[in-house]
Amino acid sequence: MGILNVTPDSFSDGGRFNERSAALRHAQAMVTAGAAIIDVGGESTRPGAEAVTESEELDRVVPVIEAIAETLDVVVSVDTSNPVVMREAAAAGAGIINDVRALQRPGAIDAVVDSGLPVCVMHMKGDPATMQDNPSYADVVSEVCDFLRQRSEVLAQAGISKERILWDPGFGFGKTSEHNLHLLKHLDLLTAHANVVVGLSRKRLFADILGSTTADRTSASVAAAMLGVQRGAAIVRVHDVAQTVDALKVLQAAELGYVPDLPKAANDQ
Ligand code: 8Y7
Repeated sequence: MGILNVTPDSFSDGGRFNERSAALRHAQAMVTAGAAIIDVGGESTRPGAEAVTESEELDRVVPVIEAIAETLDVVVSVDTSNPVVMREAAAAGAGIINDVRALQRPGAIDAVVDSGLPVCVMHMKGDPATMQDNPSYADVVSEVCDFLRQRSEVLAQAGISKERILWDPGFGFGKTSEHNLHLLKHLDLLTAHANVVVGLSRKRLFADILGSTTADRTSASVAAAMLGVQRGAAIVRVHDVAQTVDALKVLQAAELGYVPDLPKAANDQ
C-alpha cells in the first residue's frame, strides 16, 4: 500500500490543478513500482496539525480518487474518519476504507455498511493532538488486541463480515518506541485473528533507534516492513514503494527457494 498524501500545494495560488496532477503522477509512479493499493488521505493526523473541514477534505481527496480509479489498475484506499468522505470516496471508486479512528465517529459504521467495502480499523490511544503525551499501558499487546477484537464484534453486529475487516495496531498512535517494538515483536498475536496492516514507514520510532542524525529513514522503514510481513502482515503501508517491493521480492524468493518469475530450469543452479 503506497501512501498518497493530498495536502494543499503551497506553490499554487488556489488552483487545484497542479496538486491533483502531481498526486496522479505520484500514484502512477507507485503503481509502476509495484503498489497494489494507493492510500489517499487529505487529513493530517500529526500532533498539532489543524483539523480539516469536511468540504476541504472532500475537495482534496474525491477528485484524486476518481482520477486514480479511472486511469490506474490499482485498488484505491481512502484514509478518512469522516462518514461523508467515506460515502463520496466509495462513489468515486475507492475500494477500501482506512480509518485511524476505527469507525468510532457517528455515522461511520453505516457509511461502511452501505459502501459494501472492506475496512481497516486502527488502534489509537487518545486523539492525535495529545496521544504522544506519555502514553501508558498495562500490556500494550493485549490492550490493542482487545480493542481490535471489540471493534470487530461491533462491526460484525452491524453487518460487516469479519473477512472485510483489516486490523492495524496503529504504530506511533499513542505509543512510545518501546510500545511500538513490543507490538512488532508480538505481531503474530494479531495476525492469528485477522488480516493485518502495518504502518511503520518513516515513523519517529526510527529516530530513537538510529539516532536523530539519520535523516533518511527509508532503509529502516524497509527493514521494518520486511519484519512485519515475516510476522504475518498482509499489507504494509509505505512511502518508499520501490525499495519495499524489492525487499519483499527477496523475502518471497528466499521463502520459496527459487526465483518465482524465472522458468524452473533456469533456477536449477
Ligand atoms: C497509519 C495510517 C497514518 C497507520 C493506517 C503516518 C493514515 C501517519 N499512519 N493508517 N495513517 N496505519 N492504517 O506517519 O499506521 O503515515 S498517518
